[in-house]
Amino acid sequence: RAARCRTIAELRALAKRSVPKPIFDYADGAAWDEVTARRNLAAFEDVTLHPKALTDVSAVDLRTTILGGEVALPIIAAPTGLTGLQHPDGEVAIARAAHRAGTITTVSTMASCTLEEVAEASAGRRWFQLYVMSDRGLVDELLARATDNGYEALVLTVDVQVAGVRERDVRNGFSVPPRISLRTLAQGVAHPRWSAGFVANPRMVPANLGWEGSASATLAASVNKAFDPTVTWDDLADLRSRWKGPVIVKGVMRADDAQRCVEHGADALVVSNHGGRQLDGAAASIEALPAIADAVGDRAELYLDSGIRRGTDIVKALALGARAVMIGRALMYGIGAAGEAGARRAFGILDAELRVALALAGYPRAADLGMDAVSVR
Ligand code: HOC
Repeated sequence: RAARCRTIAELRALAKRSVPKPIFDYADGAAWDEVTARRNLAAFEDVTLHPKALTDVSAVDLRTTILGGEVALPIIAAPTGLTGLQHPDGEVAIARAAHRAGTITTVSTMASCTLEEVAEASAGRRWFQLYVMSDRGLVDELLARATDNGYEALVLTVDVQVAGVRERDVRNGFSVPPRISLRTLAQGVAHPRWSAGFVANPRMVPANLGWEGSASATLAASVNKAFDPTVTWDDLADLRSRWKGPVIVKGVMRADDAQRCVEHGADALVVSNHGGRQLDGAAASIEALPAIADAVGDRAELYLDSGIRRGTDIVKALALGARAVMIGRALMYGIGAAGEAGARRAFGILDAELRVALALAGYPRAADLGMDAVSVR
């Protein structure tokens, strides 16, 4: 079924039909009025391309290097929480699809699969995304497990100081572990394929945090209980000194913060507003990128997430200074639509669109894109 989807929008539509509404809404939804989520998409329309004429584009090359290692395309799987609710293979399926596409996967602190399961299932490059918990013993344990299981980089997310208010989740009574009610049972009956997967392998809670057996609560309440809202630059300095591999800070939206991250030894930054899922009203990530690229120069690699739905979005992000993009929702839609096959389809769609977009833009090598390729309205 996923093979018939020609665009990420079609994968989204298939996911919407395939999984219960609260599960789809968790992935698709965003904070408050979802203004920033919409802006993440719309702002790409304000970046226009200036195609270069009379260039040989017979061989398009998507390869680039990320933190010193080559990837086949400038797309990285973003960390996504509770992915196993969309499909029980969750992060394992995303890791396999990313490896097959020739790129890196990022496993979230809130992942449905354990760090060990993902490492066993895929030999591809993998990063570990950390939320700093009040229980620092748990943080130490997660870091040790990530190191032991070959996670090469630490991605510290800094935009979930407290839980964003996602009103679709509130209205749907979305909770962790899911509360079984007449309404959810009816949703299950209406989605028999999803239900069969869920019954066979119920991925009810984040798998790495010891939440099994805990009482059902809203995701926001659980996050506000577990995450540490006192995290500051001192914590970044501390993590930098303790993590031996590269450190990536995710959720940077300001040039001054970007500079400070570099001064604290960050190797890379993800320009991100968490897909509009945290502070509604925040600028679009693509709007924040140029000033950050200007401030950071070549002192750190930049990646961008939030709003990537088309190959042309990737061209624009690379031209404005990103070395690669991260995709979250595109993969969640793929997983919801068809598990690993859907995640592969998401990579396949963006790979194919990116090749055509680069050829038409007159840049056969993705890594050659620069500011001259675009203007920002
Ligand atoms: C409500 C806060 O990244 C997501 C994940 C998990 C983050 C914490 C949820 O849902 O955006």
